[in-house]
Amino acid sequence: MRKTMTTALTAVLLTALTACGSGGGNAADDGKITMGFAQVGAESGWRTANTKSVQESAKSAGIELKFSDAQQKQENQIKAIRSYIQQKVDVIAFSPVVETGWDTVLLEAKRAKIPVILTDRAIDSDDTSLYETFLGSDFIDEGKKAAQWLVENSSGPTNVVELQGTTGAAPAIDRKEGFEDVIRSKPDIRIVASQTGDFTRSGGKQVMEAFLKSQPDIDVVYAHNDDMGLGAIEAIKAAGKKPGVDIKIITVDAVKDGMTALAGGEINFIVECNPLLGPQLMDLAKKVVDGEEVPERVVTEETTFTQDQAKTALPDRKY
Ligand code: GZL
Repeated sequence: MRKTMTTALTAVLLTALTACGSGGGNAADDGKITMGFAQVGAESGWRTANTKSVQESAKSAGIELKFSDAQQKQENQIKAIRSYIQQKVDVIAFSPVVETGWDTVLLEAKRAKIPVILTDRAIDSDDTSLYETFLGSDFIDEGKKAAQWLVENSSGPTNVVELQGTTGAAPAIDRKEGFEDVIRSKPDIRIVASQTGDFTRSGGKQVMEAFLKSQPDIDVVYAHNDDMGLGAIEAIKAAGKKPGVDIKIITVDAVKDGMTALAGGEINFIVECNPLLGPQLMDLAKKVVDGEEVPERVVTEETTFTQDQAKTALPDRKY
């Protein structure tokens, strides 16, 4: 009798452990890893490509994906993370829309023993135990590359207007910082106006219309992403000026629409920001759920494009 009881108890315990998975979450019934992904929104071509990469990579990695679109609102991302905790997923991944305000909800995930992966954007927190790793670009370096091109391709007094990304977002803060670090070496280059266009085409157009009214002499637009740069092109044309010629344009991302405008001479230089983070994210998720060591920081590979380079690269671009 005692032997049978022990065997039954062991079986129950083993089942319970398997069901919980190693991350303290609840793997899907068939033992697959379940990932809760809280996306920023669908604000730009970059975001669309990033979402596609995450969804397709989850499928090929055999990871069950729970996906939410926060429409660029932090409270929606926090709600989504809380729901993933309640659903006991095995791992949570998200791109924080802004850098601050995450400690409380990430502490809840930590207490629930659900590992968190930051992808695309970083958070500004002293407690680095709140996440396992940050996979994404070096945005300061992107800003530096943008400014380096301008330093090498401008002469004499050069007035720059800046279309900033979402206020408080890591790419907006860092792309500004990197750009300013480099132009400091060339006092002739001045940022005469700077305002957020929230990473959207409409935002870039509206802010550029205002700049064209308030700034008598604009030589260059530095847009933190292609979409705002494309919006600025519409405003520049409506003002009867030639984008890429009368007013030079530098952007970041290198999505298809941006690269097409670059190849067509309406943008002058693009710094690439790679959105295809899905495969690396799924690889990191599997390692994290299995309790394997992962690097604290994984920086994505990316390059820059001139107008001629865009013409060559366009046919093979995946996004
Ligand atoms: C950068 C990403 C930014 C893109 C924008 O990694 O967070 O957000 O540059 C997107 O296009 O909206």
